[in-house]
Amino acid sequence: MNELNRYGWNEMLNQLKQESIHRALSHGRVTIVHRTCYEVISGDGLFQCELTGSMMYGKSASELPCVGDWVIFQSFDDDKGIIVDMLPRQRTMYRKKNGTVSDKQAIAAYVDKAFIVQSLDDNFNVRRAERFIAQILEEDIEPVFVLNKADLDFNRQRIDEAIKHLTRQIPVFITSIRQPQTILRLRESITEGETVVFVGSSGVGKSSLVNALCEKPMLVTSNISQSTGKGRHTSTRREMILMDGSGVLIDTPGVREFGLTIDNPDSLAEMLEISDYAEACRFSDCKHIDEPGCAVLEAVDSGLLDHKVYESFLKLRREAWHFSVSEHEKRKKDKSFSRLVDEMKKQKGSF
Ligand SMILES: Nc1nc2c(ncn2[C@@H]2O[C@H](COP(=O)(O)OP(=O)(O)OP(=O)(O)O)[C@@H](O)[C@H]2O)c(=O)[nH]1
Ligand SMILES: [Mg+2]
Ligand SMILES: [Zn+2]
Repeated sequence: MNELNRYGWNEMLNQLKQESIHRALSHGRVTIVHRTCYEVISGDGLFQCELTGSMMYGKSASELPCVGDWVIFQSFDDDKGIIVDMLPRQRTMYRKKNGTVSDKQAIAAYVDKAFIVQSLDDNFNVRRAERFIAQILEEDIEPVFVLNKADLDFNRQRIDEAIKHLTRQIPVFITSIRQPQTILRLRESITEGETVVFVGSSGVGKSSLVNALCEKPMLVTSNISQSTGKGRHTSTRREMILMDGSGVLIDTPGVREFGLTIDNPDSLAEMLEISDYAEACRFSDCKHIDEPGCAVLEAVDSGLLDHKVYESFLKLRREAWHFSVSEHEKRKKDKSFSRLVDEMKKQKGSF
């Protein structure tokens, strides 16, 4: 098999490349992004690339290539290149930048599955998992919940109870890097050419899992075995690794906060099983807050729907709406600004 196919290159991507005016040049996939340097794996090996000026200034920060993106580049000196174009993004994982209202950051592109990793200690938090899932579903990426450090003492019954609504919707794996059969099961869930991104708090064992899946130390891991989510972050960059035999793994640094950048909470309602009940609401545009004949509220009252899951839904939906309004306003502002620039250019021209 061609090396690049193992990284996910396929006929569909080749078709997309043919639409670029730069289709005669080389293509490859971004494996690591340094400040201004992009490591790109291609059929001819690894290239250290930079962006052309028009790529750099013609795009907003979240549109610049990120790990996983497929790019077209002009090579020189055997292992250097200039990125001149990128294929249209698909299945990209975004997050809202810390402290901003609507600025988003691209974490990884062309992702098939996202492993949401938590450890079976204080880090375990099903509400946080739902937040990740909401974001991931919106991008057509398949969410997978990985509960790591199963060798630690934990209350299996309490965990099963807390995640039972998720278990019905998405795959859940209980793993430990000290229990090889759990790693084997996780590996079997990844198929050739598939791209998996690992997300979750610092210290939960994302890099350790990548190493265990590859059966060799590819990434640096912490030597403190507790996941505090507060301490020093061990991984400092997003990095793509080819797993022997199959699969492309993208490790990411731990994130404490994961702001939503979605504007449509429909898939969230489905995942949290709200939509199952909503079908029976009296009003088709029911918001399930205080409307008469709301079947969702009835399900909460009767205990059919866990009130914590319902509250989590309301909270995430509010956040999604908030993001969508801010995005809309930002776009409006950007538009009126570019109109102003156009006006000024015209006026200048008339002098
Ligand atoms: N007991 C136990 N410890 C584990 C397991 N997996 C990872 N660890 C330990 O947890 C600590 C943190 O692991 P890392 O892999 O560095 O965590 P990370 O999620 O990559 O953290 P950041 O890079 O900071 O985001 C290390 O000391 C690992 O040895 C596990 O299954 N069981
Ligand atoms: Mg790490
Ligand atoms: Zn309702």
